[in-house]
Amino acid sequence: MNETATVAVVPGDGIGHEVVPAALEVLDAVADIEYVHVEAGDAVAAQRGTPLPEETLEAVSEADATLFGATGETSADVILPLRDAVDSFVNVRPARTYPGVDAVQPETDLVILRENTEGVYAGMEDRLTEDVSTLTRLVTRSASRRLAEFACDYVESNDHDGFTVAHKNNVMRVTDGLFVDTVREEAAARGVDVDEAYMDAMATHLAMDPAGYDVIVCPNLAGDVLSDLAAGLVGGLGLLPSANVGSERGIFEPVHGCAPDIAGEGIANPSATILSAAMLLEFLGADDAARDVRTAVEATLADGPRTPDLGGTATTDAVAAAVVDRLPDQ
Ligand code: GGG
Repeated sequence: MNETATVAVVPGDGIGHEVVPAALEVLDAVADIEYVHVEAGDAVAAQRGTPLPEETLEAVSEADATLFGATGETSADVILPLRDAVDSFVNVRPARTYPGVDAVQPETDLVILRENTEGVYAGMEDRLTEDVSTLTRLVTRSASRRLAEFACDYVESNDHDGFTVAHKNNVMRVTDGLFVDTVREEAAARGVDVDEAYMDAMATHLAMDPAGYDVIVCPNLAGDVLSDLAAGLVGGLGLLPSANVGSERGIFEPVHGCAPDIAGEGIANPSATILSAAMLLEFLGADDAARDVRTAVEATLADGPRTPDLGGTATTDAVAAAVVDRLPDQ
């Protein structure tokens, strides 16, 4: 990070207002960043009649990167346009276990590369009559190829053997047919090994033997669902970060939602958002700072304090402070 980066900060709703400030404390300790604080989500929709005010869209479109919390009922009106605004074609969702954290499947260490612009999340829904509603599933060769190119770059630069593409082309013959054919073609052109799995069968195999997977490439909805499943294997949604990557900008957000059931209690696990901030640092080229943050989060997960979702009694702020304490002196 050569010059001061500009980062838009969008806490969103619910626990977004707790985990994002926690992650900012950590970022402040390791990097010189200029922040633009803006609003989005259910609460702002109630106040201002829109969940995504113009200044928020503008700030995210112009910032080098965005730290995003979570939104609730208005998610489709907020995160989908924001992803479009930064041309984010892939959502990177790593899921791994941590020493000291109970996990259903301790061998889990994988990353999901989720198509981020189309599929059934393209927003093409209609209510035709009282009885009938429809949804158009958009799949393009160009978006599938862009995802596959990213996946090939990712496995090459991170020393993975190849990737597994999840799909359902025996049922969605045309759309997932195009998706898988394009991914296969790109991988073949690049000399990258590809396995294939039907996404429903993959869900079973993931639950029973996650060590069988390393890098998973999948359509939009499948990526959303499979990453929540992976979170369940490693100890919960409080642990999964994500990066919405575009060609020049990115939006970094925990995989979890706004958790209205615990919002306001100050007990949300900030780890997923702090780890998302580490991905943001890496995206901005601050690799050493990103590594220091990850190491400090790992030590805090191992030795505590921990929030109630991980069996502890600590507050969000106490966990963030413990992470900051474990950072090397700057
Ligand atoms: N930080 C994650 C979040 O806000 N999740 C709400 C949600 O449903 N997002 C949909 C998506 O990730 O596509």
